[in-house]
Amino acid sequence: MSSIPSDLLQTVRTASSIVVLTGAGVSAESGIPTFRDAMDGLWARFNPEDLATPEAFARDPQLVSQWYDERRCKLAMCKPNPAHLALAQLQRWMREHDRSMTLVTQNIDRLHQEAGSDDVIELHGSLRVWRCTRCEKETDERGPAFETHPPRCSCGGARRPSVVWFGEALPADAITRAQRASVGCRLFMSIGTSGVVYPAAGLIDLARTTGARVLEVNPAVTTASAKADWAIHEPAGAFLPALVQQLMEQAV
Ligand code: BV8
Ligand code: ZN
Repeated sequence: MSSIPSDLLQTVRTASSIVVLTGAGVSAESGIPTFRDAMDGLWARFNPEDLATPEAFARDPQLVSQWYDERRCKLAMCKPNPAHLALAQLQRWMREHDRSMTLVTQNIDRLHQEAGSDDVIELHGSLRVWRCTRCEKETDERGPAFETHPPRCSCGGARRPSVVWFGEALPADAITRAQRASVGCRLFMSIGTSGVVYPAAGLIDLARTTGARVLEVNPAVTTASAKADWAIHEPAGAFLPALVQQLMEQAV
């Protein structure tokens, strides 16, 4: 069982507002390869950042559509892990104590929502939603692998995953809400992210420069580690449940 620093526990117990930013690491224990580990088998010869671009889709829509559809189908067999469940429990606890917790994710797997978190800010979209490149119609895709790549819309347009590719703007409302919540929050938690992708990676600086204390949970050392008041190098699925359990035990 992870040991929780007492001053961290006290900060979580008293913070009026908490912002949590998650990355692919929070879903690693659900069996989803992290973004930068995602390339195995057929995809081992590709760099994910080269495939996750509008240029790659324009150049080879079949290849990019296959990569995303394969990830979508693998996702269908994955479930939330204890890290997701702990964050959903923390969100409920904060709400019960009239405090705000904003959950911001870079992930496109919707496992936070499946774990019971709500009002999740999805900075990079969702792998399950596909959008027509001609009429913009969006559909939630939970079925088996598409038969054709890219799948076609009834209007004849090619459909793409409704995710944010490199070089594409994030949904304005999502990044604005995340930035507003980060300014002035009392505690910023960076969970399972390498902190290399902007503008998501800039949220920690927004929080710190306006007085937040910072918790990082990541087995690896990242750019956030030096910015953290508590840099916990453990898996999120171990540390977060322990933190929430001790919070509940000590709750007044
Ligand atoms: C933008 C969706 C401007 C797709 C993703 C040149 C041109 C244009 C832009 C740029 C440019 N140069 C730089 C930029 C900015 C660029 C950027 O930041 N590039 C980086 C690489 C330098 N950003 C953008 O392009 C963004 N858009 O700037 O637009 C603009 C404005 C107006 C108008 C037009 C344009 C868009 C960025 C979004 C890209 N899309 N995903 C897909 O998923 O296929 S980002 C991608 O990286 C993933 O979504 C992922 O979420 C994200 C961040 O990665 P992480 O989540 O951190 O995952 P990673 O694998 O890196 O790390 C996992 C971590 O978990 C590790 O540290 C590991 O140790 C840890 N871990 C492992 N196990 C565990 C664990 N932690 C805890 N517990 C465990 N058990
Ligand atoms: Zn269409």
